[in-house]
Amino acid sequence: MNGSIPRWLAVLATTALLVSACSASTTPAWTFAPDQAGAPGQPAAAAGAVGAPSPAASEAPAAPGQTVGSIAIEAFDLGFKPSSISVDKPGLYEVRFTNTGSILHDLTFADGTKIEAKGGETTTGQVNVPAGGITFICSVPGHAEAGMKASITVAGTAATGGGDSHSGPAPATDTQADPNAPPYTLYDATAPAVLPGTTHDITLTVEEKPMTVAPGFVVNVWTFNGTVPGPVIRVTEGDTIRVHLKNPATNKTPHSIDFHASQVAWNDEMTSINPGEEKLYEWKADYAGVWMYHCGTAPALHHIANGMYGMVIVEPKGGLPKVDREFALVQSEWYLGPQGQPVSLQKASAGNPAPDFVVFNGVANQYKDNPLPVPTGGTVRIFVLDAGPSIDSSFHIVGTIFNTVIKEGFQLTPRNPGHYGAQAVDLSPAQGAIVELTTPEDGLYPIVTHAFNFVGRGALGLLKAGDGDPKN
Ligand SMILES: [Cu+2]
Repeated sequence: MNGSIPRWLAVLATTALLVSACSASTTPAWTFAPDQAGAPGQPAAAAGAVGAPSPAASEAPAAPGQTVGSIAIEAFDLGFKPSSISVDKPGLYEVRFTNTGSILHDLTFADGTKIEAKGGETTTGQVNVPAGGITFICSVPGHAEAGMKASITVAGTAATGGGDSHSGPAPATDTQADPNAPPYTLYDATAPAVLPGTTHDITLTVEEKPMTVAPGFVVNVWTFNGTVPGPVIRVTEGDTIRVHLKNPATNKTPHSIDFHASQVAWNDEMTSINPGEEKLYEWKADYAGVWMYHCGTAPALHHIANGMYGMVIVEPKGGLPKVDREFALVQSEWYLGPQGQPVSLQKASAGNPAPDFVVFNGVANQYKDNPLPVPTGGTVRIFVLDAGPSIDSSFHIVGTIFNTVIKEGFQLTPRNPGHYGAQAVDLSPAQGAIVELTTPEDGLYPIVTHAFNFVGRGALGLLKAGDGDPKN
């Protein structure tokens, strides 16, 4: 047997959860059916086996009854550690399952094998790992969708089947996760230092290239200098910025750039250039703030949705007060087209847009997987921009209060007469803000948009204060 999860089932389950009126769903349980190759469209025939309490029902023909190794898996609320496991060879494995969470979790493998543990318990069982690897979830309703999905791969092969624990819920899309997609590249959220001097020559080269925007999902993005978002440009009020925009001949599309921090004629600096051309866009930073830049070539919606945006920080003369950590976070949406293609303009154009992913700095959940370290009790400044193209942000960091908000020219400062604070900053597309906060104790502080339907679609990160553990 192979461990492949029928993709139709994973997609169907997700779709049915997200769209409760989905009439196509005849599947009785949101767990992976035992593998039955070529059986899409049938209800999970052996659903009873999926729910069977027996922990060790392996039928491995290669090595009946004899284990070839052991695997340790930890469940917490709500995820698995590690989220991907590699073993040297296929065969029957002893599984030691530790639940360090507070509620019941299980390991439900794609072949129906199920191992349960209550909160704080450790149990054992066995699972047959086929040559193609095997995926598993927690079958407690809602847990897989919350991130309790993972896989065991056999060295030298890719995991089969739907997604992993990094991506949260699979997108409500007809685009399916590609198990062979390359891993994403972490975008450094550290805000860069202000550029020295008063005149800055900056080259922005448009690169059209594939990018993994969430585990298993590749978009042929259009970028400034190869990243989504493009580079953060940080200058001081009064500086002159000379941007040399280059569109290499190897590209297929005209592009342009529009700096919201500039005051220039649209039909002068912002005109499009063809592949093989370049132009100079010179502007002066007249006003301080957090500003958007983006490609404005028609249809601008497509060029922004496909990755052509970035942040400009203009500091006031004299600079900002020193803080312990500074980050730059750009919220944006992905509307997936077919794998490896540019995003779907049709989906992005919908009057009531439903993005597949909403992300910080281009990649779904990347700072959930790689928390941003901050010193406990220290001061943290975040430059935040909503690049859209179409969805608002209600930027919030769980467990903190913003004592400073500078949003679109309006300021809340720590010494205001009423001692007011802020819990969330509302940013429409193309709006930016500076927020400041402190993390009072060691622990994790989730970064979200408080439009919570999008948190499960990738708009989730973590600040990690100290060692991240409030108990020691
Ligand atoms: Cu463009």
